[in-house]
Formats: sequence, structure tokens, C-alpha cells
Amino acid sequence: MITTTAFFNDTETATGNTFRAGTLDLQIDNSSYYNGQFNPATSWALRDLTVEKFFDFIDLKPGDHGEDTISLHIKDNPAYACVNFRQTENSDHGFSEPEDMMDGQVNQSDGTPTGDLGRRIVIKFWLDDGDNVLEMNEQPFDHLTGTLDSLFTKTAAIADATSQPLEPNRTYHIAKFWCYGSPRVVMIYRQDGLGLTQLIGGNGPDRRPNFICDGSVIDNRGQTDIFKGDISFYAVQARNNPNFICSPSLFPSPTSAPL
Ligand SMILES: [Ca+2]
Ligand SMILES: [Ca+2]
Ligand SMILES: [Ca+2]
Ligand SMILES: [Ca+2]
Repeated sequence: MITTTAFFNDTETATGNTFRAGTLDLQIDNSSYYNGQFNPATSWALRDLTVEKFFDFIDLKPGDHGEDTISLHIKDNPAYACVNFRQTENSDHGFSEPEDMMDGQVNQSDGTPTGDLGRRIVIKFWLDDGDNVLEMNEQPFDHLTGTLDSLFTKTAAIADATSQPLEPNRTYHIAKFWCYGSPRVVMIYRQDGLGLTQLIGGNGPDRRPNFICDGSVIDNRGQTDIFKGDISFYAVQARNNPNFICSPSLFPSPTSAPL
């Protein structure tokens, strides 16, 4: 007897299988306050960075202060992200008479070989909810806090394999307060849970200032001086990248980059 065996079977053909590359796009916006007022010149809406400047101040006086909150937006895929600060100029940029006299004689020198502004401006960072105001339970970034000239040697992780990746299509805010002088925290506000309501007259630092800046500690040595630097962000996919750590090598300097 011949038996045939027929199992239930089925064939499916999937046509047009596709591998399409996902995207990872980092975009950044910034809202900025200068001496307690909203400053449109150093604020911009969400975009890829080209010529935008977080800082662009050409006539600083002791006691001047500001606050900036940048927001990071990762599109489509979880990502790790790093930030790099690089000093590009730190010069005396000529000498005013009081500056020149800091070393006791008029001789086109203030007694120090380079610019003196970078170590007279102090900056503090924290992870914000978007309103530019330090509120309770917002985490300070102590590893970035210090003088400008110490900051602009650093590479730091915003998120790497030692923490959680940034989630796509969510907004992360990094706030910073700077002071040409000695900053002092006068108030950390109760968390209002609102994020930013509006740039002027909402719940920002024009309404809820956290810091004061004492310029009386500043001498004449920084007059006319120039400090410049670049701030760069790097984002990379988190998936299949379990050992990613931020490092300065991710940010080759423009002059040493391979051709
Ligand atoms: Ca100078
Ligand atoms: Ca001198
Ligand atoms: Ca100098
Ligand atoms: Ca806040």
C-alpha cells in the first residue's frame, strides 16, 4: 500500500525586502538672557548649527551675567551624545592704561603673558526642564562648572554607555549661568513643572532669577581682552554601540584633521 504523506504547508513570499538606513539628526536651539533680559542676538530656533553663537558679547563689564539654555533634539533613534569645548583665542588684545598699570609700569604688559578674561568669567551648568531657571531636583553638572578657561579644555558626556541614551523625539535641556565676577546662588525655585511658558515675562530668569554676580572682585587686568572658543556636539546611535564613551578624539581640531 502506498501512502502519501502530505503535511499542511504553506509558502509565503515576502517581496521587496528593504534595508533602509535610519536617521540620526541632532538639532539644537538656544534661549539666552543677558543681565536679566531676554537676548534675541544669542537665541535661535531649532536647527543644525552653522554660525550660531552661544556667547557673543563684545563689551563686558564686571558684574555682567547671563543665562543660556540649549535644547538637544535627537530624531528617530536613541543616541549617545557628547559636548566639546575648545578655546580658540585668549589674548590681551591691547592694553588700556589701567590694565597696563597692573604690573606697576606702562610697558604694554599687564604682567601676564596671555589674556585674563577667561579666568574671570565663571560658568555653572545644570540639566534643566526648559525654563532657564534652576529649580529643585534639577541636576547640576559639577564637572563642567568653573572658569571659562578651564571649561574650554573639556569633553563631557551628555549621555554615553555609563548612563542611559537620549531618547529620540524628546527634548533635553542644558542650562548655564555665567558671571564676570563672583556668582552667588540667591534662590533655587520650587519646581513649577511647566518648562518654558514664554521667553519674556513668563517663568524665565527675568521673573525668577537664581544668581547674582558680584563684579567688585574683578581688577583691571581683563580690560579689552578677548576669549573665544568653539562648542561642538557629537551624537551617535546607541543601538549596537554598547561601549561608547565620549572622548576628545571625537572632536579633532580643525588644524590637525586628516586631509
Ligand atoms: Ca587687554
Ligand atoms: Ca604694564
Ligand atoms: Ca595679560
Ligand atoms: Ca528649570
